[in-house]
Amino acid sequence: MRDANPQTIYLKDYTVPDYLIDSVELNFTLDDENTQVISRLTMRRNPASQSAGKSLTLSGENLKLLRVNLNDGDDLTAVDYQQTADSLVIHEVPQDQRFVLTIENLINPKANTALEGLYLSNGMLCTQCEAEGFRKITYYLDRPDVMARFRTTIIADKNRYPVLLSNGNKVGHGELSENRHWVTWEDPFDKPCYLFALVAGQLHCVEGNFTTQSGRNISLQVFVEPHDLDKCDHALQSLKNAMRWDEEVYGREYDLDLYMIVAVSHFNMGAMENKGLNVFNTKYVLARPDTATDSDYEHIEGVIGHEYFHNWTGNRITCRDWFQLSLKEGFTVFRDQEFTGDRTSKAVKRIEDVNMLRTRQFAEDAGPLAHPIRPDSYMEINNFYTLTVYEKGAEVVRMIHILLGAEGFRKGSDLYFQRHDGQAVTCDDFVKAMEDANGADLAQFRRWYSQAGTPVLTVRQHYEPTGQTLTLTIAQSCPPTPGQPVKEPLHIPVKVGLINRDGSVASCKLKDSDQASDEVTLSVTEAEQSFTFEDLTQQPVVSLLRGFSAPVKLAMDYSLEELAFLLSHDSDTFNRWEAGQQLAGAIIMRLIEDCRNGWNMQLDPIIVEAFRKVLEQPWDDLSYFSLLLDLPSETYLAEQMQVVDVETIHKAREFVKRTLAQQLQPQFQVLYQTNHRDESGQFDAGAIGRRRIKNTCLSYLSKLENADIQNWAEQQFKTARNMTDQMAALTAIVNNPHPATRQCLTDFYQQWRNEALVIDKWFALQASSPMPGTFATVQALMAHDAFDLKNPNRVRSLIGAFSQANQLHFHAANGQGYQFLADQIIALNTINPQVASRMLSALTQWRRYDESRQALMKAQLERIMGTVNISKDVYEVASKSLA
Ligand code: 7MF
Ligand code: ZN
Repeated sequence: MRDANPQTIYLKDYTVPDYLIDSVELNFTLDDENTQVISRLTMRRNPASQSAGKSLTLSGENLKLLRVNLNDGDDLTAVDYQQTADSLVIHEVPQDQRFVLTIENLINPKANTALEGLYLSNGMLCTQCEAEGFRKITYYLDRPDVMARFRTTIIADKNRYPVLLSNGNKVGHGELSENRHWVTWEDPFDKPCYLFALVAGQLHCVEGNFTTQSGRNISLQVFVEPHDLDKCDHALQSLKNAMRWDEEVYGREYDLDLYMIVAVSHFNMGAMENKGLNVFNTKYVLARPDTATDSDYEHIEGVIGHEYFHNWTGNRITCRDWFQLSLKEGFTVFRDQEFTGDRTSKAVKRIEDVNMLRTRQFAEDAGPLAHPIRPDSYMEINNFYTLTVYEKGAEVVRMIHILLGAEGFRKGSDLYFQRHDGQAVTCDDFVKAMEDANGADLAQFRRWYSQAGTPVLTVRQHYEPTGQTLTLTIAQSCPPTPGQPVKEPLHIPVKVGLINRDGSVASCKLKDSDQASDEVTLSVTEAEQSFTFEDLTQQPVVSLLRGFSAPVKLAMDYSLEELAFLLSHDSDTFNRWEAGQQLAGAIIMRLIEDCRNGWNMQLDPIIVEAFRKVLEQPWDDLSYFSLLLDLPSETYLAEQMQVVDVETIHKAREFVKRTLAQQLQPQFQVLYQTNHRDESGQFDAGAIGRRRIKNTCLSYLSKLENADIQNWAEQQFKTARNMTDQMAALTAIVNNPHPATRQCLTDFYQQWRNEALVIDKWFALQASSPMPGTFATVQALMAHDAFDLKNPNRVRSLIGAFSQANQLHFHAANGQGYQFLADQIIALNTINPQVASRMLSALTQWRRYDESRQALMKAQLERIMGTVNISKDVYEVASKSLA
């Protein structure tokens, strides 16, 4: 229990800062437990400030204050300032001239298990400042609209900290007494303090070069612990690819002479875009064919791209306040999605992104923590780095792209960069630039920024044979969300194509338009609206919301036959896949009903025939082919149910998978065998596709519990020289009854005990297994030597995977999963509040389950709420979930 409720911050209360900081000189004398920080701030009153007082309030937390000085006079004394738990108030500072404020304080990086501010990870010192971590380093105006020039000097022991890094360019270095050395860094660009970074340690680096479009030479460096030096090539190549892409697609060049990336083992999130000195979770840097899967390789390139793209969308132009987070995150995620789509397969990337949006963001948007992509209020900003701000935010940018077209969007982004370079701006400034560059009206579209919840589009169709017209009537609605009982209609772009019964394209010619095309984008703006297509000699099949053109739920009554037809004939790669998902989803949902009625399950042959057709067709893009064979996930199916029934979902989905494997066994076997070859170190689309389709076949075939197949899996596990194949085989072995399960798990651990990221996979795989005994395994793994609550990657692999990727066992009817999770959250609460709060997500969905589970989950949330010293992070999520 806390004594006071944390304060809520509102967007409507935004005011400009009372003071500005022109330049910052930081001086660090590093020590694991007693780092000394001297900060010299050159400041002045903000002419735009409306406030009357002469005092100055700086933010600061967990700081041991040693000295405060104004304009290099005598140090201030206790009467001149006041310290609180999270601030330093200086009662009077000069109002009409610049002044220099010097502050000296101590911090303890070793005690910093929250991994925010300056902390220690495997003997390396590093910082994480976004969103409000800089205040854990020194007293400051810790808000993104205060931008300053930084100059940083680091002093440290030469042996323990041979490498000393910060933002910008290295402008000086030298030796000191007692085996110490110093380095000075200067960042020529003004920046908010959340982009500050410092790294020190026994780091080694892999170097490269990049020549920009205009011919400038940029030096690239990837810093890692020595034993990881052989896993940096892919990261370096990814960085070059990202730099080239941003030049080609957005016309943006890098702006410093040096770009550094550091890989850190203890990191709360994926990575951080600090100016010129990105800090990454090792998971998104290190890759070698035998240690990283194809999907790891893809994610590394995506995350490196993401952080690189922030240099323009985030750093050169930043956010005015944290309510505008989606300004930089939504746009940058959109950019990294497009980058990965261009580098790999557009169709596959789009499907993967939509899958994640629909399973996870839709759940968030329908739950107690639903918020708009630009939230109106928060208690703890760290809780708002959400799927909504990131993924739905990217969808909103994508819709602008669809509405304006690629060229119009580029005109808009050019104007945005030109108009706001060097500024801290709002989401509205972004939309305004898009409007102004195109003469467009996005007034109604702006509601996407302020309205939470996933809209539902209900579509009816009517074909008129005499007039040869087809009318689509589209109604939009959006369920209420906390604080928003009534919703306004949104501006929704709906891409539509029409397909004749013979599979050929039917031309789309809208009434009142003289143009006909293969595809149109309808602008849905009203609560209900009709669109009429003309010149249709026969009734076509409608392909709706192509490419998933808006983040909405579509309610349209397709028959199973129509879905099978679209799966064979839709020319839109997204909708073709979607038709298969709808078909399989509808069939599984019916089986769930049958099962709940106590009837026997029987598989509708229509899906077997549809799959047979897919399996017997030749495919160029084998990754896309394997996605067509993936059944909707248990999480996606859960989203479709009124009251989630995890056991029956699992049972019905397993039944469909096993029956398909039985009925199509020869096809799966042939595909497995023709694509199974050892292609270690090859990462072209062909080799990746062969691995993916082969492993999809193995996953189906493993449901047969057949000794030959079990042997295939074991052989693949033992002989694989790439992690994709080894992991896929081990997954098939662990997630099904297999005589060698224990042996393979032990062998895998022995083989990879020195590769932390591979051991993370080992934990996650066991935690997400549907086999009986998983809960006991998870409990035992908590006590494993390699488990560590202080390492977020380990926490996510074990506790995160169990609670978020193992519906079946986490939701065990007796509540043991809930109690286990609450125990861990309570332990994590004092170690790392950000990670603790993220682990809560599974419990926040309690209203989606049956009464008995609801009561059990609620009881755990209440227990968490009653914990002494509950962090603001955990308190906000737990209390809002219960409200
Ligand atoms: C790709 O956004 C997509 C999203 C904040 C930390 C990285 O660059 C970031 C940081 C969180 C959640 C997701 C991502 C990031 C953060 C992320 C990374 C790569 N500014 Br929290
Ligand atoms: Zn980001």
